[in-house]
Amino acid sequence: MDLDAVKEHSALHAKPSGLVLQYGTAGFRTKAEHLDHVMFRMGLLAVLRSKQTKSTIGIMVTASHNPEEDNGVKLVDPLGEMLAPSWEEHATCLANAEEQDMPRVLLDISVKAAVSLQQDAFVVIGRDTRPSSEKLSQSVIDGVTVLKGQFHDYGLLTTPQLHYMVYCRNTGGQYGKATLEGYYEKLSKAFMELTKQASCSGDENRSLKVDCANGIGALKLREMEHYIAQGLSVQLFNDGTKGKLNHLCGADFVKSHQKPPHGMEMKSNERCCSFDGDADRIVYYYLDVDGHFHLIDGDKIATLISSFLKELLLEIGESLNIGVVQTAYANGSSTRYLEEVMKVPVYCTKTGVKHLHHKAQEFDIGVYFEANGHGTVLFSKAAETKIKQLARELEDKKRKAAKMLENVIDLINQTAGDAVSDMLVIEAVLILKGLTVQQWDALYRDLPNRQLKVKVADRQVISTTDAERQVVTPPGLQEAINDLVKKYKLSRAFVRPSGTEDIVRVYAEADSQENADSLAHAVSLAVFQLAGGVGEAPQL
Ligand code: G16
Repeated sequence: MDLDAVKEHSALHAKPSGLVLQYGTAGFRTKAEHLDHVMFRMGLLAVLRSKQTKSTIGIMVTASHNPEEDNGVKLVDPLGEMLAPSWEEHATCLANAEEQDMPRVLLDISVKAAVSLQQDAFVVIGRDTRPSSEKLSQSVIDGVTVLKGQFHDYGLLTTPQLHYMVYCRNTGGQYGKATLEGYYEKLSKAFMELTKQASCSGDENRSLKVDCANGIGALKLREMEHYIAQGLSVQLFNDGTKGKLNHLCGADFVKSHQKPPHGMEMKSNERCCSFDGDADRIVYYYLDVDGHFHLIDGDKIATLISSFLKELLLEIGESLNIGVVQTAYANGSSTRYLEEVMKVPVYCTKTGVKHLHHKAQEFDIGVYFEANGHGTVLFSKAAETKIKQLARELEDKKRKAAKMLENVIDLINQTAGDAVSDMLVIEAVLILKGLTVQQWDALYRDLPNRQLKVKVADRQVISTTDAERQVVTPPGLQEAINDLVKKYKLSRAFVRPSGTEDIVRVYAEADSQENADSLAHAVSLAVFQLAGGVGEAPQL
């Protein structure tokens, strides 16, 4: 490792002294102007990780749902999954090392992680459409090249597309071709095969309105449009031609404000959906005939998909085990429905798809979705092999069910939550089950809920346990939440520091919207008072 070259190039990407950042829920995220050194250093780290795993590693430059001024970076591990936790620690150490210490820290990591420095390294890079992303991805490339890593810059990609590319490359093309065309062909072929199985073709001109959050999803869906045109016509809104990224639109806006995005023309009973800024999340919604807005979030997506998979398994007579993984944000009604009506085991993990993904790997078929619409389905290798074998051996209806499962395996992006792939799975399931968006929505009724943000001086003063459902510090906060929750029926509330924004998140649900709002507000005030709130106290 040429540490002199590292030192020399690092000076061109100097770290602002005193700046401390952490590899959070989805990598590093902050204002774009503070990230140049982090990008360079993540380029270095990706080379080490690639040498250590003898595999291609991915780097995505994006801040996903955050405002346009922010940016971020995350590393993608060999199987297309999130970076291993021990390497998150290395990433944090490297990003925070003061300029003069950085080469030593880099060397320490390579010793600690037993990196064989002679090994070749290959890194693939993708970026979203933020104005800052192109320059920042150039800094990543500087980091990779100074350590003599090879790289391929895919340029503009959705985050899940980059995860897909990494996995394809590391499986020698078995998972698919590591090109955009390969991705579009794989998904569209599975979608068309799957929907061909519908007993009645249903709505000939099936169409869907998609709010693309003024982000990369619009570009990529446009590229894909003609591959799926025979099965689905998509009408794009907030396609980036005028509005600002994630501003008053996108999945995060729709989910947290529980209202339609700006810039979308909705007629009653039309199926609509929103992607987030890097197209790894999706939520659905519609207006009823009285003009009321109905949100169909990640919990209902998980319910729809898992019930479909369960029915297919029943049809083929296989007892593969299905588990659903959620977080504390999952609506209480969804958990109850899954456990009590569908009889599917449900597990709760900390926020962050990396945690859900990990848990979902324990099942033959693991369905995981965060309420915010971030999720996917994982099939174990054994389950995949079994399903493929049954699709060849079984006959008639059973064979058809096994074939459909096989198509779902190809249609779902198993490396990460993927708005495009999830959208196609959902559309296919609706067609195959002959369900309207209203019927899907009516599976169960969400408990009224509210999410708020509180600004505090240092959000790390809040620590939690029990999959973030209980506060440990600061003292007195959990007791205050318990006392408030007791005042409302069917209520629940929790708080946790965000891992992507400099705020504390508050969640509350109760028997009525008024009560959920009032409880969320009261809990926000408790956070403000006991955890060092800054600025104006939260208003109702
Ligand atoms: C990221 C993570 C999600 C997480 C979300 C919010 O989403 O990938 O798993 O739910 O941040 O996290 P937090 O509450 O810690 O800020 P995205 O879509 O921004 O990548």
